Amino acid sequence: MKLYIAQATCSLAVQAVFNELGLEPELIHYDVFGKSTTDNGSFVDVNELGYVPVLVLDEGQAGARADEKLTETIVISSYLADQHPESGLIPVHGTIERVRMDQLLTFVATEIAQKHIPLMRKLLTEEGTAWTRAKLVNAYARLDAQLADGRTYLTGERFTVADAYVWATMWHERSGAQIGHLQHLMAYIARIEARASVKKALKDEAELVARHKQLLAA
Ligand SMILES: N[C@@H](CCC(=O)N[C@@H](CS)C(=O)NCC(=O)O)C(=O)O
Repeated sequence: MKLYIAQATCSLAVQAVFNELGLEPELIHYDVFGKSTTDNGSFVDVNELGYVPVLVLDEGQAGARADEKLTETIVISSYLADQHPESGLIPVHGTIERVRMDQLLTFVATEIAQKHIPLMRKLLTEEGTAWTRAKLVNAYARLDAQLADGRTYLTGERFTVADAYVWATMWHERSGAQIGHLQHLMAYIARIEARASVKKALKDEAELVARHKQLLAA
């Protein structure tokens, strides 16, 4: 499998999930601003919508067509975790635990990840900035409240795809959302950062970004 990633983005969630599973996809870095990739390809041909993560499946994998690509952080992470139910990274389909997990993943995608982006890119009016930051603070406060009973991860004692996604989209410093007072959330993020899968995701990403810079300079 090939995984297209970009620096400090939601693709880190998918990298962490791969690492939790002990799987090593070929990583390709996409420079979101310069538009180049480490494989010298045209990223628009990979995803015409121009965003990561994109997972290129192996032919025949889960019945995939040749060169079949998956997009959407939730879909890719859930697909990988579903292939390995023994990992405990996601509850099985058809259970209330899975419905809650899908609810949580959708919440992270829509109320957190996508709320950060226009703030980080400074695309909003003053009023829009204040409104969106307040939405983010509320969303994070809800996660903080969920963690207040002392649980290790968002849904209990097991690390899941939702934890990987929340960690990968902790962009509050770049978007100016003031959430430092949410102590349960901050302690939880520190627990996630201590995981080997997460450390490896950051290391692999940093190495690939450095290689990309070298390629561009050559
Ligand atoms: N709907 C997609 C959105 C992914 C997304 O927003 N990707 C960002 C990084 S987190 C990106 O690649 N942005 C580049 C761009 O839009 O130019 C998902 O949930 O995975």
